[in-house]
Amino acid sequence: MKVRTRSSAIIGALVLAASLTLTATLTTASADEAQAQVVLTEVARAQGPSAGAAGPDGKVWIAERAGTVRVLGDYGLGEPVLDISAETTTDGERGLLGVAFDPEFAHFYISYTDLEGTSTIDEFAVQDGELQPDTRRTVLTQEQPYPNHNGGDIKFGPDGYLYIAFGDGGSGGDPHGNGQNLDTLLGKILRIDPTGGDGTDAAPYAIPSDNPFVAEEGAKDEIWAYGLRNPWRFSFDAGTGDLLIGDVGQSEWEEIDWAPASSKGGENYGWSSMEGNHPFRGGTEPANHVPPVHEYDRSGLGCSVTGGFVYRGEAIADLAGSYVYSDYCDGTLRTLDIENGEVTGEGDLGVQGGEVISFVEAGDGELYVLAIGGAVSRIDPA
Ligand SMILES: [Ca+2]
Repeated sequence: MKVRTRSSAIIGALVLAASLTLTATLTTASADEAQAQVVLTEVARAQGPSAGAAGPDGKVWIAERAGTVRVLGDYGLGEPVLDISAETTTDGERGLLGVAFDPEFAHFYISYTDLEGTSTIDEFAVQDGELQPDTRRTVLTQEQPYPNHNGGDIKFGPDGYLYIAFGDGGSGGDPHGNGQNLDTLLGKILRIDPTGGDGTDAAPYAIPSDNPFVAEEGAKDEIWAYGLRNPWRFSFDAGTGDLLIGDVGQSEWEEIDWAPASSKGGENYGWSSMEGNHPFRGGTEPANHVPPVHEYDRSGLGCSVTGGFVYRGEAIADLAGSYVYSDYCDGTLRTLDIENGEVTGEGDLGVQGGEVISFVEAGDGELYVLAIGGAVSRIDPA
C-alpha cells in the first residue's frame, strides 16, 4: 500500500520519538478500514459515455458525449431518450458533458457545448419518468474562448440548488486570469435556483439570496466557489453533504478539493495563482487559498483527475464512507478517507477502469464507472 511505503521511508529518516508518533497515526488510520475487495462488472457498452445521473424508478441515465442520453436497463442501454447530436460537437473537450435530475425528478438538466462552443444548460420537465421535449428551455449559457476546459458537470446540492462547474475557459495556464476573477463565471462553481426565475429570457433562473458574492460589487452573483482550472467532475457526499471537486491540473499537480456541508461558499481554490499546493508560474498564494485535501503529481501514470463520489451504497461494506476517484490516463480506482477535511487514508482498489471519464452514483448508492472507450461498469464486491 502506498501509505505504508511512504511511512517506511519517512520513518527511516526521522528520530525515534517522531517516528513512533507517525506510526501510531498511520496504524490508526489503516486499522479503521480493511481494504475493500471489489470487481468491475461491465453492465453496458455506450458510445463515448461522458456523464450520468440517478433517474426516476431507480434507473441510471447515461449521457453519451456526441449528444444522446440512454437509460440503463437490465440488459444494457435502451434507445436514446434524448438526441441533441445535431446541436453539439465533440471537437476539443466539447460535447454533452453533464446531466442531472432535480431531487423530485420533476426536471432533467443537460450541460453541453453548442455548435459555437458555448456552454449551455437546458431544462426539460419530466412526467411519469419521461422527458417532455416540448418543455425544453435554456437556463444558462456561458461563452467559451477555447475548446478545452469547459467543465460542464452539473449536480443538485443537498440544499436543492443546481451547482454548475465551469473551467477557466481553456488554452493553457489561464491566459485571461479567469480563475481569480470574480467578474466571470469561468473557473468557478456556480449555484442557482433553476426554476426560481419568472420564466422569461430576462430571468431564466434565480440566484439564492445567500450566495456568497451577491452583495459584492463586480462579482458575479452566481458564483459559489472560485479558483478552479477545470473542475471536470464534482459531487456531494450523499451521507454528509460535503462537496468534493476533482480539479484537473495544468502540468504538474492533480487535486481533490473539499468543502464541508456547512460551507457558506466563497472558497478560493487557488488557480491560477496556485496549482495544487504550489505557486503556479511565480504566483503568490492568495491569503484565502483553500488548499486541496489531496494532490498527486504526474510522476506516475496519472495526468487528469476524474472526481468521483463518496461511497454510500450497501453492497461493499468496507468501502463505506470512502471517496472513490480515478484518473483519465491512469484508470486505477483509488480511494481517500477524509475526516474533517483531512485525508486519513489513501487506498487503491486494485481495479482498472480504462480511460475513466466519469462516475455515476445510482439511486441505491452504488457507483458506476464510465470509460470513454465505451464501458459502463458497476463497482461490485469481489
Ligand atoms: Ca487548487
